[in-house]
Amino acid sequence: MYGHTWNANTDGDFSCERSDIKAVCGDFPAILGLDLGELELGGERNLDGNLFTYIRDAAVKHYERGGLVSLSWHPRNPMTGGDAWDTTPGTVATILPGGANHDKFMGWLDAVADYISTFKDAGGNPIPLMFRPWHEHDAGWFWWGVKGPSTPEEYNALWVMTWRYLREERGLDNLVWVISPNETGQFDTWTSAYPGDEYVDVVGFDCYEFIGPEESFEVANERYVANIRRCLEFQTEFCKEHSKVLALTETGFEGIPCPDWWSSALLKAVEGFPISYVLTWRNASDRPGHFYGPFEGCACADDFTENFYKSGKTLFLKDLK
Ligand code: BMA
Repeated sequence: MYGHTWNANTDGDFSCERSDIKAVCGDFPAILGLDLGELELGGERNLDGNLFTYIRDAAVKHYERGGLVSLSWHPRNPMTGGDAWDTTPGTVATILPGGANHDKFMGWLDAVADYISTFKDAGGNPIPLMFRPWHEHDAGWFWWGVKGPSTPEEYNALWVMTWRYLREERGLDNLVWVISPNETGQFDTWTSAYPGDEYVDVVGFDCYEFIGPEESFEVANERYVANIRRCLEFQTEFCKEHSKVLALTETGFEGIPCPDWWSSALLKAVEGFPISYVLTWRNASDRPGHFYGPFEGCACADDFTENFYKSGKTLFLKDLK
């Protein structure tokens, strides 16, 4: 839909043939991550300026090529009208049954269900979608977070209410439900803010690399690798016990300043774990420093292709047309 220096929403080329990843290594990524944020407001575009009609077209095209589609949702705060990052305490309580904003929020879920119901292949069949709402809930930055804005009990009730409405009321059986706390490593919070096996299919977590002002890439990479491996060890066991599929649901190093990040950080971090997929975050066309994937001419392109794409340990999506 868009990449580091181009955006179909503004240049009008809706062919879905362009991809920063494909331009670098020759294949599309296997996972396409999309976000429903602001669908609930009823406008034409999501919070990042992507047309909802185009989001759907891109999802269907990607699925028809053989890829997997992941949908996250950064909805506005239903109590204050602020954005997803408005952590005013008590928000979740107001949208649960009996709460002041319950009806309003159910209208938002209705909008999501109406929209998702239109994601169909050429034969008119609903396409499978990995649905990953209420993510990074153990961190402090979203209104559905369980540290301050809500509690684990409220979080679980929100998840189950969302699941029941979409699955049972609206009959959406093409959603694969993905839960992804953040890499806080507070595993007791991960297990208490977990709605139950019946409502979850894939279990993962989100984890990013950060670097201090005086730090070397070596030190930052080492911390990132250790963090991911510690969390993957926990989630691997959790998935075994609960019969769930494991994934690294979001990761990256903003601006990828380390030229061999793909081989010296990401590959090392995930090697040996039975993960089903890794999703790196977006290459924003309107924020030059906000990218997480390689693009033609970027400093990490060679490492990505030679040591990650060609490592024999990764799978991408061939364009078979
Ligand atoms: C965040 C950033 C934001 C974006 C949001 C939803 O992590 O990339 O710029 O609005 O994801 O895509």
